[in-house]
Amino acid sequence: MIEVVSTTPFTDQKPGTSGLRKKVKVFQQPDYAENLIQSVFDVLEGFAGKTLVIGGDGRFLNREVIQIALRMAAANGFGRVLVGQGGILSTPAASHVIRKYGAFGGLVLSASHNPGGPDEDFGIKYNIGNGGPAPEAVTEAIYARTLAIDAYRTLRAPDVDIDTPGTCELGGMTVEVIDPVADYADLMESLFDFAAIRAMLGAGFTMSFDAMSAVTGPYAKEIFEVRLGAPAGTVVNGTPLPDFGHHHPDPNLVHARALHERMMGPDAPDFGAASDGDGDRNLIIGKGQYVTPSDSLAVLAANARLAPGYAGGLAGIARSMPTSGAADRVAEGLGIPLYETPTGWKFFGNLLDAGMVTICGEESAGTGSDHVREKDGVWAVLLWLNVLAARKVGVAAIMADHWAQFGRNYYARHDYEGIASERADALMAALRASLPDLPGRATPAGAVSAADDFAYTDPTDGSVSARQGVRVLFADGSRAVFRLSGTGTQGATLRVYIERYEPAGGNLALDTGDALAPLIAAAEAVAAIREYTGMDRPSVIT
Ligand code: VG1
Ligand code: CO
Repeated sequence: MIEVVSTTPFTDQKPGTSGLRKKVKVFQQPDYAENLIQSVFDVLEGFAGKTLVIGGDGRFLNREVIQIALRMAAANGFGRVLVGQGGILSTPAASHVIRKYGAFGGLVLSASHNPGGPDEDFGIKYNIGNGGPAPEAVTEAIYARTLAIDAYRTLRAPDVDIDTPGTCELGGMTVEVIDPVADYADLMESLFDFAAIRAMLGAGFTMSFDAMSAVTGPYAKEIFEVRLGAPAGTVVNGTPLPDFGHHHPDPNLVHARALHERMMGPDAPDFGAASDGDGDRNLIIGKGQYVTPSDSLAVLAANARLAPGYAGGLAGIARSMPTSGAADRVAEGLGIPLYETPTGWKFFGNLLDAGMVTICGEESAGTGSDHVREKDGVWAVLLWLNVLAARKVGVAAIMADHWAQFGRNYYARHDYEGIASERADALMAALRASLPDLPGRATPAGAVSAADDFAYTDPTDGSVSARQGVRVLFADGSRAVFRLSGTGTQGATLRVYIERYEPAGGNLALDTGDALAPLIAAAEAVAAIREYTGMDRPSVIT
């Protein structure tokens, strides 16, 4: 029986870089999740009788919100819901399921790399029929609706069994509980040379994959250990836990430190990788060789043709603005276009749909291609393995080779976390106000040559996204970029992205910290980070 429940708006349901993320306690307020889900349904048109995909990364509150969403989907007139068994779907797997089954869209329940548990974070994101995150026009309409909502539709019905594969009925809607891994693993097998990777693993190549007790565990076990024959134990932390074992499921050098230490040690396997809470990020470390995500994008683009799924070459490459220009050199070398977009995967969707790009990436450990409309951690690992199997050399040799050919973009991101929002806003406001005076200003890295606030015009539909990050540029192509995070749930995080390009034939083996020291000082000089934040060093460097 359908119930129309009256409600009042919450004023804080503005989606950020990737959906709405809040503390679990916020989501546990009566009507909070309901208001958001109804607002999503209210701005969509024409879904009556159609299919919705629902799945999440298994974090605390996942199962409860799935039951809410199932009842509301039925009461709002969806014809069918595909839900991952146990409520599990990694973000890239959800994207694939939406595409494969021609669904109208999907609800992806995740706060991605943010920690999980009763006192940590939860999130909800809506993906459209192409499998990708809703574009800005849709997320803005959802937000506007949350401010005006006065009722939501639900059912009075018991919970659905989401742990047993099969089909059942809920208020006239069909609920299909699907294997969360099989479709995705099949897709991977269609893109990569599994026989070559299996042969490499059989010939003594060793790897370690840290699933960080997050959603990728079941995918990684099926693909690496079952289908590719890597020994049991290759996947570590392979069981998804509601609180990720108290860890922060962010595959960077801080939170995946154990893997990094192992990879730098004497008994390192040949290849190490990790993924994040919802499976869309990847960390790549070779034996004794860390690969920055920006470099990984460039190397994968340069070598993609070695994988069967990309043997025809790439149409183009896209990267988010703060991502290093390493991929630009590869695009230039391949004679294909390079697009620079704002931060967040939602900006790649139109370019992928239009066939203008094949591979996309972000400095935040996100890489992906036109196989889905999300970034994809396991995909990136498999493409690396395919390249290693084809080239028969190690990660360090591939990097040395790449830099010798294209030059090296020394790169680091400095995050200042937990800043009071007013202070972070004041820093950005002052920086924006200083833009006209910055060109010509002397800094420890030389004179500023140009400075702006990045704005993006989508080449497919002309939509404009302004104020996407302040860029301070230097004559030699070095730069510092400043923006505030749009995924946090507490205070503000300032991200400072620092990059220096060293051409082929130059100093390609510097320590990154040394290479970037003058630029780091220049970033401090132009933005007065210490003064505004009271912090004399970043909380995280990646
Ligand atoms: C961060 C990253 C961005 C990424 C986003 C979602 O956003 O910088 O590149 O797309 O997270 O990734 P922000 O606004 O905090 O800088 V995930 O894996 O958290 O969905
Ligand atoms: Co993620």
